[in-house]
Amino acid sequence: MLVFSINISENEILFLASISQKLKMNKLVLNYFKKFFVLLGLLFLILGLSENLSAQKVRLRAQINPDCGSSSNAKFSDIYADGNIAVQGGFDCRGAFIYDISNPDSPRLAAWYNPGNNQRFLEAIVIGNRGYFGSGSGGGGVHIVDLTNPYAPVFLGVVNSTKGNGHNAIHEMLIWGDYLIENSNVFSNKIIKVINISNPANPVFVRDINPTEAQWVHAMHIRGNRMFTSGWGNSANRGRTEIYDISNIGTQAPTLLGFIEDTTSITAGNNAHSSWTSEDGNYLYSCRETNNGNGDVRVYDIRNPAQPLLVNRISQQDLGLNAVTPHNPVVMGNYLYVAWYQAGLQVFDLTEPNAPKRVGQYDTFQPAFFETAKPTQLTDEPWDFVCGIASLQNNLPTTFDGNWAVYPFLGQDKVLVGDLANGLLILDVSRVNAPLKNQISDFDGDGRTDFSVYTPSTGVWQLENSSNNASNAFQFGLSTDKLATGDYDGDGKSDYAVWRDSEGVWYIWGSTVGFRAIQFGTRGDVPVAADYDADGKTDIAVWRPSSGIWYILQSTLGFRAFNWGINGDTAFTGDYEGDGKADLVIYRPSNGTWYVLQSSSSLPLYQQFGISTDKPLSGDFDGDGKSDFAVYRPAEGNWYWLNSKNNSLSVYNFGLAEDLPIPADYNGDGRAEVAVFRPSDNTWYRLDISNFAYTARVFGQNGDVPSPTSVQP
Ligand SMILES: [Ca+2]
Ligand SMILES: [Ca+2]
Ligand SMILES: [Ca+2]
Ligand SMILES: [Ca+2]
Repeated sequence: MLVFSINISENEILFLASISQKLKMNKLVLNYFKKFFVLLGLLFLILGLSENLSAQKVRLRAQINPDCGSSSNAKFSDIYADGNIAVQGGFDCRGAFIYDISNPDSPRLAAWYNPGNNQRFLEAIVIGNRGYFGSGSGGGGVHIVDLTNPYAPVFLGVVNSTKGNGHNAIHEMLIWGDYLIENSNVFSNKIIKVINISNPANPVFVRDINPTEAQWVHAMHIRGNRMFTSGWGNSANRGRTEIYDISNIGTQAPTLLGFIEDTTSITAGNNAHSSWTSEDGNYLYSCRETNNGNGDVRVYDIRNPAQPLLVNRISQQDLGLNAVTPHNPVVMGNYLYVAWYQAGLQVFDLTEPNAPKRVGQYDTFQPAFFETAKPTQLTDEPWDFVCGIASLQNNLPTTFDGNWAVYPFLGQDKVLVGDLANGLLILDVSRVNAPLKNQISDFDGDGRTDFSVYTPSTGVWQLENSSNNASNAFQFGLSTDKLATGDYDGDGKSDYAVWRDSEGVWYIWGSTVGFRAIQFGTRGDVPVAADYDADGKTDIAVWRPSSGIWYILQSTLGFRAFNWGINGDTAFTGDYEGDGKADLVIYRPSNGTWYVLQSSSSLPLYQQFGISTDKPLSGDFDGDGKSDFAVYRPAEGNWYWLNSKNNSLSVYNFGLAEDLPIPADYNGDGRAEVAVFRPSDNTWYRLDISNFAYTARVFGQNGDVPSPTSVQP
């Protein structure tokens, strides 16, 4: 059990005293600070007045997952797009998929190009009205198809061993001007072929490129006149990523300018999978694909291609990911996008190009953890204790599942990602460096939580917009309803919502879409509405204490159920890895332990923090975009939380036993404030921890319930 010791230094007291003088506090405030001095067990006091928010927010716009009759975990492969057409290769699905994405919020399957002969078109490219589908197996070579009408593709020609002297089985390919540049899907064939396809019906062989790599080239990337070939290596030879000048590829052989070979940590192999340059061509981001947990993204300074320098290495351990390996890197603008298998899309800011900083992620792989066993008897393993899955604290995956490809070139608001099992997803990454939306009772959408109360006896909500102090009253609900505010219609403004336990019905008044009533759940369920699929819309969800099962109606990704927690636990939500998706949070009063099933591929968290009489809290107190473990201890009026940023403990004495803790971001600084609602005097007491500003405000009448409470367990 964590022990909160009293440990406040004289300097800290003096500091607090000087702050309090500056604030010219009234008697009430001074009383608070007096309690502060007497009771405060202050181990660490976090002061961060102007820190940068590293809020991670990638928003799901849509998903389309065509049914091809396969139940494989590897149905789809590469993606590409131009204008309103996206194409996706088929793995076990066979063929290739052509999507109409003219409405990125509602993509449509325009056609499944599947000409038979078991063609597994791993590669799919669309440029203008022309599609190129490269067969990895089935011997079909590259099909060139007219997509003027994407709903009715027209075959124009093929490149294979008899037409253009191409490979029959393709692993990767590029279209560069008039040229098709392709490698082989035969791992012992390292030859790269260049074929002129300006007339699709009559492809003309140009040349073979025979790299110095010993085994096989996995993928090619071109920037300007330079081509980068990712060499796989073998048990006797390191892989080589070669840099070629291909300026005159139509008339002369490419010039080898240099190559990358890891001479330090790798003695053989290397599995260089694919690479992409920064837009200025000065850095190369190279993914190594392995299934032993050692795959990584390596950053090379290639300003002198004859002497590339390894300047950084990003492993999934660095990022806290639980995936087999990174897969494909792509640079667009100032961002590096990496399709990272079970960890989904990882987005990095390249402001410092030699030190990519992760700013967002979207896991396409669902579920992150499979239920492999039914609950059994309680054991000393906390994982078993929660849901009986002995292997939940699992090893790194060793299979290739999840996010395979990313295509960011339609713009940050339309980043396409391809998942092996889940088809095409369209993501909005444009707000990846912007502050997170305030999800707690922000009815006017200005980022600040508003004063808002509900009067159960009349069903009337009263609120005051933080943006202009305008008051609103709205009748919506019955006396027995539980408040369930959230942004269900995704317009950035909180909506009036209640959960009616007696009927199992959600009543929602969306600020944009108006009234909805949805039956979901049953008597005795606990409402746990939150945004589980990160599409910006709060999802209806309940936790059933009798079975420990979460039932979630995701607004874009649909229904999901998961067993997490047991009867007697407290269920609520938070976002502990900061991916914008709600995590399943269980607090067990009997042992003061938190069990968090994170939404992405990160391992589940468990943390002992609190005692049986504590109220667990959901909030981001240090403003890093991640929830912190936090409790309110009513008997002492103490707040305790662990800052996720640096794992330090913060302790504040603020409140009385009767108070309802309502931490939320009232001042818009990106951090939750310490705040309570006192039922006996209808007063909102608040301490802004960034500057110790204190406020007290009467808002509400006797018997009212503050609406921010609805997000607290
Ligand atoms: Ca507001
Ligand atoms: Ca809304
Ligand atoms: Ca949602
Ligand atoms: Ca999350």
